[in-house]
Amino acid sequence: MTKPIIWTWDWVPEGPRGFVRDLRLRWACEEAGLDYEVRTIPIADRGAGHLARQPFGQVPFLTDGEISLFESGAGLLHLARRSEALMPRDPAGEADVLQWVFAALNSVEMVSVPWWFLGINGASEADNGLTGWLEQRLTHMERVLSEREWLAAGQFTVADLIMADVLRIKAVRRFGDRPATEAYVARATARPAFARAHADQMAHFAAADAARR
Ligand SMILES: N[C@@H](CCC(=O)N[C@@H](CS)C(=O)NCC(=O)O)C(=O)O
Repeated sequence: MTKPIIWTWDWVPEGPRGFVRDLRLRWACEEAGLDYEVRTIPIADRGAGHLARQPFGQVPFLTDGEISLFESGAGLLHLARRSEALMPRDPAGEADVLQWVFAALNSVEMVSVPWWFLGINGASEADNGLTGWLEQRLTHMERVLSEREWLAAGQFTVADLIMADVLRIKAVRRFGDRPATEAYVARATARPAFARAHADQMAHFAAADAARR
């Protein structure tokens, strides 16, 4: 079996550490007990080789033998085929996981990232034209999460991994009272596989600081 290689930046400033999306792929490998490697590309020099593998000049991307794929969600689904710890094999369970992975990306993150971006560029919650839309999405998630422990197929899956990664950004959950969502994020991020992935990413960028000195 080939060993997945997760590609991320060689260095990032303090702010995004712990949130760079290579963490999603690290977390999945840790959950599945997959042997994997992390390699880097220079953040300051996004050359043609990088664009050939990630057309938007971003990270992460994943290589696995002959396969190279970008988009963290695609990488997660690729890894999920390797382990039932990430996605069950039965068609109904798999379909359930697929729909919730897309919901995390295309119904929640699709609103939360632009909302957050307007916020860091100076819009207050009241001024941010996306606040109502985000609140609506979070309210629906709160209802869903108050009825179940994990989103799909009656077990923790990559759908939870990505939904929890989207929701764990504190600013996104800052307004409103959503106890089920809070408990869900706490439950997902208390998993030892998340802790290892997070610690490894932090150590990776700390080592890059040391190398730059
Ligand atoms: N939709 C992409 C988003 C990737 C993304 O936003 N990557 C960030 C790091 S987490 C990045 O490379 N930012 C630098 C940039 O956009 O120039 C995915 O999920 O893989």
